[in-house]
Amino acid sequence: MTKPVIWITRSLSAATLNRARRDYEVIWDPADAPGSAEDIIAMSAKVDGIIPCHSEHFSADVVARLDPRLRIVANHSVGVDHCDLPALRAKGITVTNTPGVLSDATAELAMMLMLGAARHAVAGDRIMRSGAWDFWSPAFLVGKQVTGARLGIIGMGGVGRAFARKARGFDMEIHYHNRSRLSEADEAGATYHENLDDLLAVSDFLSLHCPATPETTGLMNADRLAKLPQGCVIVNTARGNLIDEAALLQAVESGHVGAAGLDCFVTEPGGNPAFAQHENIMMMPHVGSATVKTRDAMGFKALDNLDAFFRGDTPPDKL
Ligand code: 8YV
Repeated sequence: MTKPVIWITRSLSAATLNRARRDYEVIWDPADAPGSAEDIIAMSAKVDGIIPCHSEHFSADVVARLDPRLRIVANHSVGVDHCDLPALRAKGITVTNTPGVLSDATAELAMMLMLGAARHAVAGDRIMRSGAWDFWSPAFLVGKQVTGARLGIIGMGGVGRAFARKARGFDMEIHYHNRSRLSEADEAGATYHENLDDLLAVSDFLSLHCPATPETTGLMNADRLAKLPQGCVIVNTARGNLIDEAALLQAVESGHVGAAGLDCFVTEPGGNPAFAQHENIMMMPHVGSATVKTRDAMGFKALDNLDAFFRGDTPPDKL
């Protein structure tokens, strides 16, 4: 029996590539460059399935030009804002993602960014590394304590809930806003705010964990940032376009926002060079899910979805 042909667009984990090669005829380029619109369109005539990352954009224009041979897009990501889902569905192409398996890794990075932003990790590291540590005072690098503070979480899906679990270990008081209220068991004592503005008002720390959709684009704009308590620390490991970056910059410069920890930016790769002027903005290059364990789990989940599809079953993570 001939194996289905799949295109793996980026350098997935070795275990993922090995399993994929065992079960499929795999097209993969170790150059690891993001697939352009033209690459995606050309490849769609040669493959039955694609495992893309968020770096490959299936816009309506691209989808309109896809070859009918392509039948499944099995994303290696939980976020699918790089895919025009209605356009793909209209074309009869199955789309899947990788929920759940990256929640802990992303929540760990959010915790690192929250603590690092709150405790001047960027300035401290720079001072030590540059040999500039020639002074100490009780007034030196005084930060904001998380223990006992109020944490606001926007988006209580898998990552938001994993972050809340970890934050409870720091004795934080958890508040959240979500499209719908969680069950009592999932809330685990967290306070639900149906109205986002009510959540913002009590968020000494704020972490974003909602998907990027037309409704959430620019969610944290100047008006909403103004509703946060003075000195709030903002963390974003979800998607860059949830925050109006110019408004955040202004809020950091005025001191209204005390610090920020960012893994996601409007422009990726690249980020926002204006943020680099501020050591109270700690930044990482979109690596929330980048642990060995999670990369394997994401790759295997994408392959589980492909396997189900080519067996004739409904993939477990069909969107
Ligand atoms: C990934 C992500 O790094 O899953 C997502 O939505 O943004 C990240 O976990 C990326 O998409 C890898 O494919």
